[in-house]
Amino acid sequence: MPPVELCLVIPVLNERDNIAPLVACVDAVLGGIGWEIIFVDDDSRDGTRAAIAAVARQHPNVRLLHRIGRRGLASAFVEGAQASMAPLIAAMDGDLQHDERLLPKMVAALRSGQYDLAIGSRHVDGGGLGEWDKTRAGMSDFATRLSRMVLKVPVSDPMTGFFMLRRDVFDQAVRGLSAIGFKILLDIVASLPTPPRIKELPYVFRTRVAGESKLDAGVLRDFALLLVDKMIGHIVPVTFVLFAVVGLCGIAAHLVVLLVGMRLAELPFERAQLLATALAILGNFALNNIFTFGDRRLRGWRFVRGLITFSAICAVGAVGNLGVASFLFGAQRSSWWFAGLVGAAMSLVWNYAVSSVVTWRKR
Ligand SMILES: Nc1nc2c(ncn2[C@@H]2O[C@H](COP(=O)(O)OP(=O)(O)O)[C@@H](O)[C@H]2O)c(=O)[nH]1
Ligand SMILES: [Mg+2]
Repeated sequence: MPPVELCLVIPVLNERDNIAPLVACVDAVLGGIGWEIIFVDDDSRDGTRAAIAAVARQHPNVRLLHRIGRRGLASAFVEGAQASMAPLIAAMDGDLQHDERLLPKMVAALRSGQYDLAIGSRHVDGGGLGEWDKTRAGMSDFATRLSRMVLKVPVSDPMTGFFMLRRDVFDQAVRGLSAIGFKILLDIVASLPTPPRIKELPYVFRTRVAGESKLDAGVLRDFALLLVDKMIGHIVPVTFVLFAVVGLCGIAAHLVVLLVGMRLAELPFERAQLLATALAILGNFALNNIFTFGDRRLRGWRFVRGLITFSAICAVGAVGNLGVASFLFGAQRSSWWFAGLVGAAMSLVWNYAVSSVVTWRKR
């Protein structure tokens, strides 16, 4: 066997029936090139790992990385690439939608020394989205435009999950990666210190035959998080930004409830304020549970327990807020708005820091 020159990292989730055909396709086109495949499986329940084990009996260069309690293509690619030493690394889907005939062309482009990165593009002449419907194509197009905000070089298809790069290029990007969600190529290009030289090769996205797409609302959320992290992640964590935005919405909702409580329900101020506070805490908790910490979402009994710890944390935050604000306003003679703002900012940081490790701790 020739030494391994190319490692294909293939993230899979419930792709049992695609494994054997995919390995056969790759094997057929990569004659003469030393290759290995690392399947990164996020705990599929359909027998995908058994299918991988079966092909690995014929192909010892097929390996498996089994992750539990994890999701996301970006981190799957990074961990797969790090488990290999091959000088060339490629990312490819495990559902036969990526045209494997591009692989030898990608290898040739990188071997020539003229390129750092070769991508399979659906948006250059000869490429295409295949049978994607209008909605999905429109969404992808919109995402491509948005992604230009964080890219310093023009890339025709930054959303593609089909590309190849040299290991030294990967190593230059790896410490800056957000590794959030599904768009790892965008993440890599945006994390490189210098713009890479990119070879774009056209291909047409094939129609899925077996298994089903895992695209859902979580993918969109993660894409937004990736963009925000690429723009400001070096200053503050992206979850803090979300937490603060949710907090601002909470204040707005609080004022509305207060108004409605006093004007329509004719409650005395204290009662309306109490009601508004309780609803704001509940609302903040629910929104943070979905958006900010959606990757660790609490359900059922854990939801109730989380609401209790979150309320307690916010209560402590409010006491601290009051203490700091009164100190600034009274002893320091600061203006009311400065004292108020510092108090609020303090409780925001406290609520975020403590609830992210207590209420939504990583399991
Ligand atoms: N390891 C891993 N693989 C995933 C995950 N989500 C999707 N995949 C795999 O990533 C590839 C592309 O996903 P797919 O759902 O087909 O995306 P689509 O082609 O954009 O609809 C397939 O091989 C999936 O099995 C995940 O969370 N973890
Ligand atoms: Mg697919």
